[in-house]
Amino acid sequence: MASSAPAAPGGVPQWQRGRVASWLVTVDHKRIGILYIGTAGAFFLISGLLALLIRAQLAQADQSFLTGNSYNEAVTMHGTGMVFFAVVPVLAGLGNFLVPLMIGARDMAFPRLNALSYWLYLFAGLVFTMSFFAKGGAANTGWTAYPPLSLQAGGNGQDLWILSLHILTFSSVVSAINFIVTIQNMRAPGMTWTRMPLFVWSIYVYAGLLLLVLPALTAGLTALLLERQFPGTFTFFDPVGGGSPVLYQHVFWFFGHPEVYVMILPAMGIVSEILPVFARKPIFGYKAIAFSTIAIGFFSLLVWAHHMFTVGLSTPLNVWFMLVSMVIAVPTGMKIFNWLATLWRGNLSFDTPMLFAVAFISVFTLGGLTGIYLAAFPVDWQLHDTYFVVGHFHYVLFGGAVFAILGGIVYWWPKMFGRMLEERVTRTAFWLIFAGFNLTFFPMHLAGMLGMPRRVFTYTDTGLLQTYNLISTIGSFTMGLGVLVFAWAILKARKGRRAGNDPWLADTLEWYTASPPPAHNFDEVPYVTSARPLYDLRRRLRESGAL
Ligand code: CU1
Repeated sequence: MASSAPAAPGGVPQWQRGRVASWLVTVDHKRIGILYIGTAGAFFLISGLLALLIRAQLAQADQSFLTGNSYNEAVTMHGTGMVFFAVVPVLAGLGNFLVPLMIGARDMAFPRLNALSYWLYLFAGLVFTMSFFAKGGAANTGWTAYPPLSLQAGGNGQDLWILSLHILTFSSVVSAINFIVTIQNMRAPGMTWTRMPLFVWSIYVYAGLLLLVLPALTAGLTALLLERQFPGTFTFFDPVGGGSPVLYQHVFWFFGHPEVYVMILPAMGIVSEILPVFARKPIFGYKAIAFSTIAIGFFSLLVWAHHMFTVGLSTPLNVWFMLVSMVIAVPTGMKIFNWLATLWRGNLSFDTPMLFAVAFISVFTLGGLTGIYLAAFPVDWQLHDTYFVVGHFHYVLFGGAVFAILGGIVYWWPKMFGRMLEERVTRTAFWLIFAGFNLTFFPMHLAGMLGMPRRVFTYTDTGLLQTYNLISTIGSFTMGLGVLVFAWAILKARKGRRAGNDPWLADTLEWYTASPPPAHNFDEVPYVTSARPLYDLRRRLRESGAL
């Protein structure tokens, strides 16, 4: 611990000095967190750009802006880039920066492993990006890479895609272990489990889920790679040689469904931090929210085959996966009601983080509701692999995860860099993204109900299909504009207003120290007596007449 980062610049060895070098060799969780967030931001922009290409191709019926194959590459790289290289890593970055500060620790439990997990992630990202330039083109079989298609299609890009996810898995396992050990062992004196910030709870479950399900992904990908490279010698999935493509789907979704909660639980954690601060109230139902995080994590391990209602599972299995999927709505609903109760009669102020948090609740709830529709297998039989599904999961993952992340970045930016983002600019970004988001993804539900299949690069206009698609495309470019405005706010941040330790009058420990925090985080950590240590501190000062 003591050797994790040099305390004084004078004691830093020559090779660690200098602006770039000090970042390359850093083991400081705050810098690693910022590296994660920056890299994930770059992948968010690249993957977003691919989405705009997809929308440009679909703007009109019978269009040939992209060829079928380049469309497939764009879809695959967009989905994989967003899930694996943007959303999950940005959460790892926020977790890295925030968890030690929120629990009053000096750093993560294993600072060097922490650096390793970042550099592995970056390396995986580079291998993934190389897929674009590979012989035979980028990976083109969707983010799920179902065999037998993924055994036949795609050139070297598909193999690089598999390899990059292998490397990324190492990175994630290492970082998950680090989070779990840190949270279990390094909390400030007095910080019992039920005094931990809810974001820390969500990162704890996030890490636990990753640890449980990533091995399944690794196994599936390894089998896929072997069968691609040595067809005939290995037959796991190819039905021609006696393999089972459905086996791959089981393995993939045993990982893939919990992966959704890996993305959404920390987003819920962010929202649970933001709402009480901007409602000037304690969070309603702290224990219920913490418990429901565990419950959602647990149930998410039992529902994977709701992605497979059309492969011909037996009816008892279909019924089981339908019912358990619906059960997840219960702890999710608990969170939503507790958030609403937190807002109820609060002294609300709609700064940008709050706008994103409130938008999260409304939009995520819509995504959750269509999820209940899709969990009913007779409904899924009608809507499977249509744009209804695409609309549904973007409501959950963009309107859910990404909204919360953007809100969290505005909220914690002053802690990271000591400057406020300009409210007027981030607010403009919010409204563009919010409007663009709904314009893009709401009509997809309608297109899906008209029967438009996903992952098909062109369509013929029947009924309102072209209208819906054109609205989606206009919405997506509006969202793109909003993201640019958000980026503009970040570019301008150096000149922003200086933030004090606690610009939002928040209640959790990260706001106790300076902004940005010193290398050692805290000069001293107060004894924690509740889930709102800073509120307690302010109250004590007020009672003693010092404030
Ligand atoms: Cu799922």
